[in-house]
Amino acid sequence: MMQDEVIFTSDNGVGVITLNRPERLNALTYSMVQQINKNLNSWEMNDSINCVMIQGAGDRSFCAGGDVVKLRKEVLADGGPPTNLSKSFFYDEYTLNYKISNYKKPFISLINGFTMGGGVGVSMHGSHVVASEKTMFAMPETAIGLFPDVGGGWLLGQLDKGIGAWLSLVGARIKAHDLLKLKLITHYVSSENVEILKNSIISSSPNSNQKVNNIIDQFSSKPQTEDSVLIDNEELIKKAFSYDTIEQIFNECERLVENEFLRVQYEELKHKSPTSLKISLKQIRKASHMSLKDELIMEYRMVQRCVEIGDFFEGVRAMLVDKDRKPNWKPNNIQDVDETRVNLFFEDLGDLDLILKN
Ligand code: QUE
Repeated sequence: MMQDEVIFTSDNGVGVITLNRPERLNALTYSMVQQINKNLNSWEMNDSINCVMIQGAGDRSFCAGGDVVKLRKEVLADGGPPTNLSKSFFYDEYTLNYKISNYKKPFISLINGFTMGGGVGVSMHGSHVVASEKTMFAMPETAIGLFPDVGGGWLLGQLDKGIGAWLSLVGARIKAHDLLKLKLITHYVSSENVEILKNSIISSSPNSNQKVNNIIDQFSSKPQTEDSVLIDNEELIKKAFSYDTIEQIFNECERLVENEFLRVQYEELKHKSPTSLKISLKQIRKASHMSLKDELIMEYRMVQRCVEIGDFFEGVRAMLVDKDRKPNWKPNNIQDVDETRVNLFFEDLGDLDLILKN
């Protein structure tokens, strides 16, 4: 008997979601997205549920993202792209991200491990986001021909322009100290205290954000500064990444290339999908003055184009399936990604647009 990919329990009025594919770093399948949507809807209407918690099984990962390997395999097997699955996977995933952001009860995310891509979308829109020293955050999608989706583009669009572009384009990994500084998390609790925090939430069954804060505050501490990237490099990142075009960012990285940190960032950028770099920068600049709802509708337009005319499946093939790490990006350099091509990713889909209620 196959184990459940996601486990739902309710204990003393606390609904608990456990992402349960530890051997796949708890990557999200379409079935998991559907089940989480269904349970969140029913818990929201159920008066005996006071709050919801989400966690990952195992001690390494909260959630590494969407299971894009499985998605690609199934879409290709079905003669796509596109297919019903390539349309509905992202439709339902972004609907879930939005549901979490305006959930009517406290939504507590325990991101004690890798929290990347799709994992960001099922956690960081919640009312309480608790990280530990094991938390590793990234939006690495430009490496696989995508862009920071799941409302992550909206989160990064609200940050300082330079920091937001750096995280979106490089897919840089940051830890708790920097996440707290950027207000991407609400609390830091060391991993040795996460289990008693969970028990404490379940025994008190808080029904308001303030009550949840009072509990988490009892176990919170200051994150370690050792693995901060921002303490040493924040000004440099802002200098190189605050521009509104990829060409300007590349030029500035080249100009400052004697700096070791920037040299490494620039090397990373040169491996990303050129199309992804350009659409991601346009996305997060637009996102800075959009609502999350409108940004998710924009993301859905973008992701459908990435599947049909972008580098998404080729990126997944090269980085995660064949692992040759030699994607054949089309086009293969930033000069050949013109404004006309970029604009295609932002065109509406007519009847196929994402519709989000309230
Ligand atoms: C960029 C990404 C993802 C990635 C690697 C990237 C991503 C994702 C995974 C992933 C990790 C472990 C798994 C799995 C998928 O890797 O979104 O199935 O077991 O989910 O460079 O965006």
